[in-house]
Amino acid sequence: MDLTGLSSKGRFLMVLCIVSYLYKSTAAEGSCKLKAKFNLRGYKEVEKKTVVIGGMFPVHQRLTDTDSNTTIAPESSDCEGFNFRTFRWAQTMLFALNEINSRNDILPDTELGYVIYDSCFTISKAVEGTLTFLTGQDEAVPNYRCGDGPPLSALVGAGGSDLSIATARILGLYYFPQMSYASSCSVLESRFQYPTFLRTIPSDEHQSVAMAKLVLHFGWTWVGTIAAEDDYGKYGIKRFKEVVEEAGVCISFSETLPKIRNPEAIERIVQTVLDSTAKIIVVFSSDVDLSPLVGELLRNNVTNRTWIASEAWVTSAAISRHPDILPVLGGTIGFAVKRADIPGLKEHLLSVTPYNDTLTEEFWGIVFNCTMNYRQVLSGMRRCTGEEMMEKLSNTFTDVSQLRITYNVYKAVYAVAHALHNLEDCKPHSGPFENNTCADITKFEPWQLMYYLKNLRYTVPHTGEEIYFNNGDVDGFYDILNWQSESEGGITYTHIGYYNSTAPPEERLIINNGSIIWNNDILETPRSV
Ligand code: TCR
Repeated sequence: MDLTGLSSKGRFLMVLCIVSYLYKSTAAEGSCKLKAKFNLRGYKEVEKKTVVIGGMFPVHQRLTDTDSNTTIAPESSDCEGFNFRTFRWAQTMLFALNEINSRNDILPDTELGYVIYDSCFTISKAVEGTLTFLTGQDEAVPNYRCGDGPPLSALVGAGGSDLSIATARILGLYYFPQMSYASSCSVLESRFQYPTFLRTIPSDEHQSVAMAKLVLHFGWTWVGTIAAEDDYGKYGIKRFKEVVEEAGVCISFSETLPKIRNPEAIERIVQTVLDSTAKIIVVFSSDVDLSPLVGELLRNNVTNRTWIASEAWVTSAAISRHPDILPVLGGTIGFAVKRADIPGLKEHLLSVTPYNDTLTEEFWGIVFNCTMNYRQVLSGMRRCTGEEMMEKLSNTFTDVSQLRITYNVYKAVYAVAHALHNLEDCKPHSGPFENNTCADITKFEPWQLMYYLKNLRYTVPHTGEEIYFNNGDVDGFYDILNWQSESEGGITYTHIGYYNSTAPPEERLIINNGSIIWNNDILETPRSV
């Protein structure tokens, strides 16, 4: 199957399948049944059962502007703004699947396939991808799923909470499981609204409370807030405010970061920050939405503030690797989800080639400043040789020092695989379903897999972390990081404490005050006004 030849419509609505990735063959022959002709355990030509896992990642940052012209038939929009961090997440799903497929102890007789969609940080794309996934009606994968194709298991995704809220509504209708790695919004806790939603990231209920406790811990009484204009920002900051206001803290300003480019709004926010006497500013936003504000803060040289970061930007290279960031954001304190080292991931990331699929092709063009597209070569762009040196690269994609959401992706894929394993491993006549029956891995129903996900308990490889879902959610655990200066003028994320939602109330927030370096390299705790 030639993924590089997709129409522009199918291009970003990326559909990949592991069968083409690992065994570039059968789908192109036009047969409905997917047969794995090769397996990583070395038994060649052994036919295996295949189960497909869906993935959704916000690899591009936005839709390309299209004119709202109604004289021609509308087309699904293209996306732009390739994001190296989220592309690493997508590659981590492939890495985890390869790892699982090569193991003999998880799903020994079943091969995991995949379809991955780019949600482009946009609700419409996420919904479009979900419908394509469920119906299999994508022109980009002809003959892939014809009625009796391999069963679909779960969707790993979709990225931000606003996207997952939309996809979870659709999937919930069919009782189809969704395993999210980044959607932390507290509204997704509701099993009444989102019956089949589970996640490997803690609910922001914990983070908002933890942030509030942090403010109280330092005795601050006056804070400003800035939130992204999405469910993540709005609900995160709302809960934070409730808790601090209850304790008598005053909110000196509350600003909202625009979702679409709006330089005037950004300038107004900077003015508010400058005019306010509040020196502590809490920001609940993703790095993508926060970036324009950071640019403007740098331009205005806004120093002497202490910024409190939510998980989505605390270890973002897009923000912390800005040149001259230190005077403005040095001293930032924020919350981060668990970090892990994933052996082999770096090698996997370095092994991508421009020939894998359209996303790796685009990635290659961006990092090596070349193109694989014949037409662009004719118009003067440098042609990629495919021999460019990946090993020499050091960028956000290959940086494995802060695997946090990446680790959540890894855990999410393993969760689905373990649930499938348990489903397959069911002993006849002692199954959990009616009359003690089992589900059949070759044609199970989504609700049957849901049963196994709900009751899952598994240990993550390499880290030994034990995972189970409590009504779809995991415990609230965060590292607390402080942005300190590094010798070369950059930023290091220094670990200064943690928050553990399962500890007794007075032991939940642990901070080592002495290890903090505040804005301007000051050692004593700043006052809030
Ligand atoms: N929850 C956010 C999205 C998000 C994110 C990130 C996006 C989180 N962490 C890191 C980009 C990078 C946490 C949400 O919308 O729920």
